Amino acid sequence: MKRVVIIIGLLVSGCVREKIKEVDYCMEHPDASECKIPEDPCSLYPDLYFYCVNLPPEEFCKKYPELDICQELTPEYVCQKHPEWSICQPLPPNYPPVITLTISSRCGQFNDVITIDASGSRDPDGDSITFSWEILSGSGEFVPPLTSVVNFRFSNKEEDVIIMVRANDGRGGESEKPINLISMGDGVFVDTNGDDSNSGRFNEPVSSIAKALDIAYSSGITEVKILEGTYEGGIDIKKGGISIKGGYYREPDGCIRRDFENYYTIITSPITASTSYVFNLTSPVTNLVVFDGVYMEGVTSGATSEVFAIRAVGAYGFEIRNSYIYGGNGPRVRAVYAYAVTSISLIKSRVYGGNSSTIAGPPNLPTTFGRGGVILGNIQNVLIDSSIIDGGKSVGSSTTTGYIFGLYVQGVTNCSVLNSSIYGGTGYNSNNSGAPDFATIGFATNSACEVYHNYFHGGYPVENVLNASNNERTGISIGIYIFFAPSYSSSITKIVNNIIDPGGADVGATETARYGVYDEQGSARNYIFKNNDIYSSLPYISTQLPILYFNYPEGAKWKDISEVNLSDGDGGNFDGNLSIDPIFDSDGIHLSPISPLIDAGYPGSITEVLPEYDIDGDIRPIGNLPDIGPDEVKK
Ligand SMILES: [Ca+2]
Ligand SMILES: [Ca+2]
Ligand SMILES: [Ca+2]
Ligand SMILES: [Ca+2]
Repeated sequence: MKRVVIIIGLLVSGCVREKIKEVDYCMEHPDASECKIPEDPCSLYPDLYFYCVNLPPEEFCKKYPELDICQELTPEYVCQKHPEWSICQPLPPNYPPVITLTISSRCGQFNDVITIDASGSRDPDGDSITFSWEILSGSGEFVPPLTSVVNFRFSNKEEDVIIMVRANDGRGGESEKPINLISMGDGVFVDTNGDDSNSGRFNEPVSSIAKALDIAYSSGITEVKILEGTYEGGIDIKKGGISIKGGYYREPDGCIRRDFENYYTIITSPITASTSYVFNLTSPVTNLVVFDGVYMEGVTSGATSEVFAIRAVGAYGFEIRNSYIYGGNGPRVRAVYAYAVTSISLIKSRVYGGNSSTIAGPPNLPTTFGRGGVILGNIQNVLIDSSIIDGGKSVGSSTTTGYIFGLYVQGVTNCSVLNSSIYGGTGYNSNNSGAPDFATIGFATNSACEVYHNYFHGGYPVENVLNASNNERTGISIGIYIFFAPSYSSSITKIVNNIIDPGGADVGATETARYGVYDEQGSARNYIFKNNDIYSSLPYISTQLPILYFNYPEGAKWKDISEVNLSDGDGGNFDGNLSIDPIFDSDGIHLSPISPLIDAGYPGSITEVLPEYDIDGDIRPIGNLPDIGPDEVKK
């Protein structure tokens, strides 16, 4: 019996082959002396494990898997012991292909085709390579076939494009390489060193905006793209549906990119004896015209008539975004002016009204109204959003009261003024003998507007101004001036979450009047007036500084903010208003982290839908409630 166990053990353990022979012999000659079982076989054959530990082989190896005899059949063990065997030799290494690219151009405009050539790629092992191509981001299309060389056609979008090429050697070796391209979109390009006999393609730009527009009109191209530099305006726009975009620059390899925050396209109006403007839109413009990322500057001298940076009369309208508009210096300056048009938008832009050398009459005179930043009359839709407007300076001399406005709207059907900082400008009497009253007004309106999250400042009406007896300064400043209240039956003016500074000067003059809100006609019931902060850092003059002035009823002339809130009882349309120092940051627009206006706003409702972003594009509200004013403070 023991012998049988030994035999089984010897058969399993290939390492004791010699002993198997011996046992075979003993099976034949069991009586031979050398075949006698020793008293203790384990002392003679200590590696006869199965016998000596008295376990069947399977059980034994479960228990002692680390022992040589149990490992002998695994490839790792075999190769450790027999590295010279061919089966144990390592496979020769396979290296992935190495991609080499040649690109005919890393940029293109609409319909341009470039060639990307990967045929110079090699596999270190000499394997043959197959290529695959993918547009990882951006638009455009490959022009088949897609082999080691591919043609790519640019779309009409202005964007970065990333293409990925992958090379596969069919043996598991693969490499990939991204290719960054610039899609310059559709457009007629304008460069200061271009030539008006050129095509207007990006590598053949024209030199004048007027020529670029002519090419666009005749070819159906909808964008004019202007590189940094200074260009001549005085341009009559002849068609709508066009975007005029600035802030482009050329890189050393000739490709054109855009960064309107660091590269300026300046367009000036020419010196002319007649009406001067940078751009003029009239009735042939039946679709929207967009100005994006440009600096418009009205004429600085020479004009003897009216001066505008941009003017639209009887046209469909325009949208200005990411732009700076300076009205110029002239007899009657309005930076942005529109009358009898369908749609006007001013978004993320700055406007300075310029310096008017004559003063203007009272506001409700459509053909001559107003000096200042943005002057709009008889318009279907107006949107002012996330912009900074300063009415500029009036430097005339007259005995007539002169009006300067940051923003003036009259006869507007749909009107939104959001997230903006609007300053009434400065009154300045150039000869100081006629003693005019200047009225500087942040926002003047006769229209039912949604006025949410702005900062209105009444301006500074009294620079270099004396009164009739040449002994004291004079003037009126108003944050919001409502010169005809919206009618009871139609829409409601909603003034919510604004900071309103009456403006004015600390001159102690009895003739100086400052108003947060002044309603010429007086109809307090037509307003929703909530959570505004009406505050002046100037001393309170008891006889001259109503917070709100409604001409009718007499009782609606409130000097104290609690009177405003209680005028219609607890709750109601007049509620939550404050009079407290906003504590601005150093830029005078953003709130400091300790401002009491943080989370002090009205949350809005179904009928008062507040903008869900602030002047910086931050989401609103941050925290429990909106902050009052244009800025929502990041926590
Ligand atoms: Ca290979
Ligand atoms: Ca109330
Ligand atoms: Ca907040
Ligand atoms: Ca903010």
